[in-house]
Amino acid sequence: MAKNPHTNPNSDGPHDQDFKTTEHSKSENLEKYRSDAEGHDLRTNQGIRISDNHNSLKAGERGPTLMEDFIFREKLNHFDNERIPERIVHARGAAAHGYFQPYQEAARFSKAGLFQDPGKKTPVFVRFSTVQGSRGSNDTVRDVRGFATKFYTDEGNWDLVGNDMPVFFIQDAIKFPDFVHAVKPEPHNEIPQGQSAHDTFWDFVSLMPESTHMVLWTMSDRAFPRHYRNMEGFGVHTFRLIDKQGKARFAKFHWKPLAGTCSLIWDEAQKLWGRDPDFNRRNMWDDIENGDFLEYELGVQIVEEEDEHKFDFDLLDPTKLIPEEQVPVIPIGKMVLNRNPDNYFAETEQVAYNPANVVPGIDFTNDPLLQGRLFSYLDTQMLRLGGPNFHEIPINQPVAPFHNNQRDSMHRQTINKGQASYEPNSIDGGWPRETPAGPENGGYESYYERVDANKVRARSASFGDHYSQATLFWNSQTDVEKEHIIAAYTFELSKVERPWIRERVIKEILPNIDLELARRVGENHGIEAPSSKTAPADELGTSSQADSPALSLMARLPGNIKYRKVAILAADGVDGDQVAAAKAKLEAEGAQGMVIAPSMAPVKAANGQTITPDAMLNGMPSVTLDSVIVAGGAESVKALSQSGQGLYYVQEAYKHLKAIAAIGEGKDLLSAAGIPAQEEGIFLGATVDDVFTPFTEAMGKHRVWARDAKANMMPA
Ligand code: HDD
Repeated sequence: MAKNPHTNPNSDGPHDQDFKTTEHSKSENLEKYRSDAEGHDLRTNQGIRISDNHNSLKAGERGPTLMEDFIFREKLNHFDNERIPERIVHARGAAAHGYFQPYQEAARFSKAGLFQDPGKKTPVFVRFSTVQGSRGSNDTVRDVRGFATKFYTDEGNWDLVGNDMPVFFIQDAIKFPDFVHAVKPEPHNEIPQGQSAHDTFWDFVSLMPESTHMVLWTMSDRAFPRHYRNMEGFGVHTFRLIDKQGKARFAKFHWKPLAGTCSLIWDEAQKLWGRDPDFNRRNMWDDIENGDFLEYELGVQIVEEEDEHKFDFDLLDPTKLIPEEQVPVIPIGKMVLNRNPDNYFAETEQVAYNPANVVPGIDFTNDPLLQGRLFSYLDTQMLRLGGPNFHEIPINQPVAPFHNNQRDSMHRQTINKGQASYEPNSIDGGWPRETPAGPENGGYESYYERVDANKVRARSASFGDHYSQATLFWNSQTDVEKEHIIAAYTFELSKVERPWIRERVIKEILPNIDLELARRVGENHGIEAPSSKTAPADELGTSSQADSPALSLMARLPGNIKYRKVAILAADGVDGDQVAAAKAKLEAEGAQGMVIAPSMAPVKAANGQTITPDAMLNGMPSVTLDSVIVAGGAESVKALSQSGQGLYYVQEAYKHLKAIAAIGEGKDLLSAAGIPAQEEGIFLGATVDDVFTPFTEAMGKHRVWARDAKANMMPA
């Protein structure tokens, strides 16, 4: 086809040249849509002032409501249509605004504008999610977490739509509907919610060995992060980065949380379903409100094109990761999440991510899972957000200006001026015009990849290894993590009703990861696992590495107590000085000390002061905090020891491997609760000073791992 004679030689339009985003561009862009009712009259959507919002218009006070009551009809009409379809996966989520700032290193690999200037902050909107459950399901279920980032760059939106696990369940997107049907609540009774512990999931994954690696990740404690700030993120697929010289390199994206990684304990996660179903979203919301922002480093693993085939797996296979020991993660920037949305629906619910949203300098590969995703997201958004104009919804609009000849359809907001809505045209001066490709011009240029192949419906033999990286992951776990994984398979399979599915997992899948894993889970189910691997050699594959320390959650523990929440148990008669000292010392370290009392009534301290509790024992139970300090004061400790809730508080904290400090008489509560005094992770002292340093060191390791086996004895 002939080239458009009106192609813009230098830029994407005369008005677009000087456009530059700042950290605040997206917020400024949203400002014109924000609505604050303070000081305003109540009106209909047509602007009519409403005089009575309590009574519908009737024929007589006790008579029928009249059709002509336009105020009533408008209100009900709007209400009746408030809901939109929830996302088919990742329905439950929480999001925050922030910014991304590149490091010097970033510009080496990609010409993308957001990576060029270390002084530049690009606005982002990040949505975290679970996958299986509906919008109203619990936060702390055993599941993958979505980690989707929209970068509002000078050159348009880039969406990095990743998860908190670096691999996926399937290799080809054509299996995605099968996988999702299998994991979702079962179709006949819509049970279970937010769970993979059911027949259809285990039936499918045990018939699809390629899912083994990812299933193993979901059976690890990664499946219920302590906080979104303690979660890694991964772009999963191998992407391409294109530098200013036009050179392409393969790249895997990583988000590394600066606060370290840590998770909940399974029993704790389950209890949180009832105690605080909003646990993760509440923590993120509260922290941002308190100025304790979430921070992550963006990293890339770079593979030169000539090294594509140097690995013992295929870079295009999304069930494989590149061990960090083979290709280090190079940090290329930092992201800070520092602002909560104003409105959940308008922003978090209506945001539409799409891995196909890329900017010049970022490109795709032939990963068949990625290729399918490039179709699916736009498609689902048509239904969920009601048609092709969802890009005009404020949260989805790029901050960069955009003009094209797309027109009309439902709810079109843009008022396109001019007569020509086609290109080329000579009526409107040829605008909007194409921009030539290349870094100096800015037009998007797809990577110049040669493809010369037969059309086949097939899978590459290089995708045949289904187990070696599962074994690598297993080998990389600490003993405690391995125990948790064994317990997870045991629990999940206990919920599977059909015996042949349980058998298939134990006899045909687990031995190929590790014989001991299979034996232990088998033992718990009364099923004898095979004594040798059962899969064919090509499925077992080979890994050039026996283990990868980076795959253990313990590799990046927080190391300090910043952002941690600590219960300070207190009742009437408590030693008020100890409470004050504990609070102050925790705060100085960036943690939060919360005074937890039997009720919300002010606590009368022994020193005559009154202390306002932050919460009461069953309002903020131990599962919602990271550790416990029992303050001294004979009366207070006696009251707590005589209360089931007081005893349960410390027992549960003990069971969930939390550091526990008891000051003065506080130790009596521990002995009343059956908690050993002389044990790692239990700190007794006459003053807060006596215990504070070892107590916080233990908290920095997140949990008292040495207690793991013993904690099961605690009946809490
Ligand atoms: Fe997906 C949503 C991540 C494979 C189809 N996906 C969705 C979200 C995340 C991911 C984080 C939620 C975004 C948000 O917060 O709104 N998905 C992934 C990752 C995958 C993956 C990391 C594998 C590497 N997804 C995948 C495949 C398909 C989809 C193979 C289909 C071929 N995903 C969708 C979807 C969703 C979605 C149905 C539901 C809601 C939406 O897109 O907007 O299109």
